[in-house]
Amino acid sequence: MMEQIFTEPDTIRQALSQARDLADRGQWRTAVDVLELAEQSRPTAALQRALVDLRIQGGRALAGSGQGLAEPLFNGPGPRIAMVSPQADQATDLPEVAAADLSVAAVREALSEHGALLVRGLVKRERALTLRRLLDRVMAAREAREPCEEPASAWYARSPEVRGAPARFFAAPGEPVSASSSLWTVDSPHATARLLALYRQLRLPELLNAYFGEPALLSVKKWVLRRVAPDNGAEAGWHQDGRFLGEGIATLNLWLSLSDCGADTEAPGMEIVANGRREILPTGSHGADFDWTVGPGLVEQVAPDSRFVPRFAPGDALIFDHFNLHRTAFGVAQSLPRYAIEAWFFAQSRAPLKQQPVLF
Ligand SMILES: O=C(O)CCC(=O)C(=O)O
Ligand SMILES: [Fe+2]
Repeated sequence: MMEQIFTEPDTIRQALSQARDLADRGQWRTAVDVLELAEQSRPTAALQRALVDLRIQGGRALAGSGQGLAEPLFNGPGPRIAMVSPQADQATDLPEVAAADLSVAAVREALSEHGALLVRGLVKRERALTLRRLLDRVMAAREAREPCEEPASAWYARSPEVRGAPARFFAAPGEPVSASSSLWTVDSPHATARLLALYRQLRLPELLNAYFGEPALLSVKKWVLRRVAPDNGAEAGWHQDGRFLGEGIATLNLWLSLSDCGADTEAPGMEIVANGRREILPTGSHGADFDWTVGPGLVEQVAPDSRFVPRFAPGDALIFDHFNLHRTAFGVAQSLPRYAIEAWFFAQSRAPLKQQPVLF
C-alpha cells in the first residue's frame, strides 16, 4: 500500500515527461497516447489537465498539415455565399440507420443527398443518461465560478492553452438549474477524457479518417456541452455553421442527444433541413433576426417541404456538416431541458485555427 502511494506520482511524472519529450519531437499523437494510457489506468485531475493542454498544443501544431483526399468531398466549392436558385428543392426525407449500420458509405450517401444522417442508439441509453448527469455536474462546477477539482476528476478548469475570452455562457446568479447553459468541453478536462474514450469505443477516429481521407481534429470552440431550457414558443435562428466556421473546410458534426427530445416530447429538439443543397445561403435578410442567421422567408423558399423535427431518445445522434441548415426546435408546451453534445470534427489539413483545433 505504502509502495503504491509513493510510486503513483512517479508513474505520472514519468508519463508527463515522456509525453513532453515526444511532443518536443513533434510526435503529438504518440504523446497524447502516452498520457491517455496513464489517465485511463489511473485517472487524476493533473493528468486530465495536462492532456487538455497537450491536445490544444498538438491541434495547433498539426492543423493545416498533411493532406486529405485528392478528390474533394462531394461538398462542392466550400463555404462562400451562393446565389439562391429560385426553384425550391424537391421534398426529401431524413435518412436514418441503426448504430450497427453506421459506415462511411452511409454518411457519404446521406449527406450528399439529404444533408444529414440520424443514427439510432449510437450510444446506449444508460450510458447517455450517465453522460447527462456528468453534464449537470460540470455545469454546476462551472456555475460555482472557480476551478473545481477532486483528486481523480478535474471537473472544471480552463486550460492556459485556450485563447480568447471565456465562453460567455454563464447562467446568471440564482438562475434555476434548468436554465440554458453551454460550455466548451475542454473546460472540463474530466468530461474531455470520458467523451474521447467513448468516441474511441464508437470507432469514430476510424470513421472520420476514412471519410476525410486523413485524421480529424476537434476544436475548443465547436465542441460544446449544452443544456437548452424549454422556451415555449421561442424561435431560434436558422443557420449553417459554414457561415462562420472558416473557409475551405471539411467537417462532420456529431450531435449526440442525451434526452428524449424533439417532436412530441417535453424537451426542445432540433429542426433540420434535409436536402441535397451544398451552398452557403445569404444571411441577415428575409426577416432574419441576426446577421449570421438565415431569414425564415428564405428558408421557406429553399426548403418548403424538407424540414424535420425528429424525435430523439438519449443516445440517438445526428450527423451533418457545415452546409446543413438547422436550428434549435422549441415547442409550445414543453417542460424539460434538453441535453446534447455538439462535436464538430475538421479534416486536419483544412482545420481552421480560429476554432482552436484539438487533437484526439
Ligand atoms: O443543440 C442545438 O440546439 C443547436 C446545435 C447546433 O446548432 C449545432 O450543433 O450546430
Ligand atoms: Fe449549428
